[in-house]
Amino acid sequence: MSSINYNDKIPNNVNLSEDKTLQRALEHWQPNYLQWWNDMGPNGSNQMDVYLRTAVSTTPEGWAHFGHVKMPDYRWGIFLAQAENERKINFGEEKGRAAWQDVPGEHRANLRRIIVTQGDTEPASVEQQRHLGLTAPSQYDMRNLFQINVEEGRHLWAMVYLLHKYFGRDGREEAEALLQRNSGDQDNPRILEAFNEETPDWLAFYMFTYFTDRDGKFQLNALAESGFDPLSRTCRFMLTEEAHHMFVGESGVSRVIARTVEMMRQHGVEDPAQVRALGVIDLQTLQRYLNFHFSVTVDLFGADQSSNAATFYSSGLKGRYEETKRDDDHLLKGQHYRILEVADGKLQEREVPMLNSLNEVLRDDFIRDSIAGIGRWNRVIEKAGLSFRLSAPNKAFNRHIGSFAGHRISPEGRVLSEAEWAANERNWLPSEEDRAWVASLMGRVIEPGKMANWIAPPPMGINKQPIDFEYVRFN
Ligand code: BYC
Repeated sequence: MSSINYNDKIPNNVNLSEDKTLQRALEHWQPNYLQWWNDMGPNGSNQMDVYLRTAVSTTPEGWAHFGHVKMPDYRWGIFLAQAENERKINFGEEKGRAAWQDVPGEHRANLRRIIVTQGDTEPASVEQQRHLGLTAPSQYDMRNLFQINVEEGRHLWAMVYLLHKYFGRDGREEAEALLQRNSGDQDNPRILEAFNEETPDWLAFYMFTYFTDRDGKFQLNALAESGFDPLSRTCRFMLTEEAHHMFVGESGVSRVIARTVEMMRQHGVEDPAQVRALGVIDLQTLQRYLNFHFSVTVDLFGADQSSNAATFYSSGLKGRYEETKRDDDHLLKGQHYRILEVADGKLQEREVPMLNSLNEVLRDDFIRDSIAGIGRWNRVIEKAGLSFRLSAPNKAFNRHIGSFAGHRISPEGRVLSEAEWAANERNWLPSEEDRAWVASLMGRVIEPGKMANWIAPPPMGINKQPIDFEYVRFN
């Protein structure tokens, strides 16, 4: 099962040729997908040869092949991680039973909803990023953007495979709808809010891939625990690809910081206006972008109290992050969790039933992981001898989903009046002027090895290639 057959029209390791009906259905969807890629994928990129990795195996050793390809010719395929022998359902009411190889009738609607929600984010992110190739700060970065885009496209294939194979006509209709909703579309938007926001510039792109792709990591890990084995195996392989996306975000922000502090030291300036005059992004603007992307992503985990989350867990559909490594009964009945809420005009903790709080549990795991990377960014600033530090805002800050929606909370976690919020919003979130400033720095740099002025070079290239390798041939 581990090797991938590239002779098929749709590369796969699921023996697609043995299921003619499914194969035909997917081959029917394929041209619609390619049309979507053409219409909504990376702008003006169809003629470029891009140094991309393509999955050739699903075992950890040497799973990918690197080579120059035109993106419309990329071999998007269907790859599941190796089956685990006699895998069991590891949590919820059916804990201990054999994992499902088919969809249990009673869980059909919920599973479909989870798969559609996951699937919807993948093409959404490609749509959000489609114009960024036009302003890439280097060939290296342009290649990384396109790598992420083709893999998000493959993740859409992963969910569409599940819909077609296990959900019959409903699944096929959902697969069509995944190509019809569009990020930011007034009439037919993407499902989750963060995927209707714009990713207007490269700082936003790095923040998105750091924070929002990390939501992907946590959600996919939770789904990799699913009792529905095909979903688990699909998500396990998607996670192999996801790691690079978060790397692009973390190292991208880190390189922006490195260039800024280098210029600050060289010129002995700290005032944001003076820093901007050097053509680099001031740390205060970085903090505001961080606040925005952190808060929008934190919303993606859903409401803090959710009966859906409890149902997904109890019925074995969606586990916790690292469910099987946790040392408890994996049923969670009668257990409690401390959530944060606004009471008596301030943020206070309250103990609530754990099962209804599983969105919050996953959100808190995500926050811990996010903060660790912010610490690594701060070390770059610290090494330059500067006292400024980046920080994650309070999780109640700028929320639109859950119990904090409708409250105004400062990044430090103080409950504010509308007037206090209005007076400070531009210190906390990117203003129009911040965005215009960052946009003014964006301009495509295409000479191999050259970087835009506002970003430091990466420490090393992709797949052991030098930094000045020709990652993109423009033809
Ligand atoms: N925006 O009971 P609740 C990735 C809705 S990222 C808009 O809390 P639930 C990637 C909700 O639908 C990972 N609406 O909901 C990253 C519900 O609506 P209804 C994506 C929202 O179901 C970068 C209502 O509010 N994967 O892979 O417990 C690039 C009540 O909410 C939002 C997944 O998310 C929102 N943010 O939790 C590419 C995994 N949040 O039914 C890719 C699958 C909630 O009342 N999804 N609502 O009309 C899920 O597990 C769940 O759907 C959620 C929501 C955790 C998202």
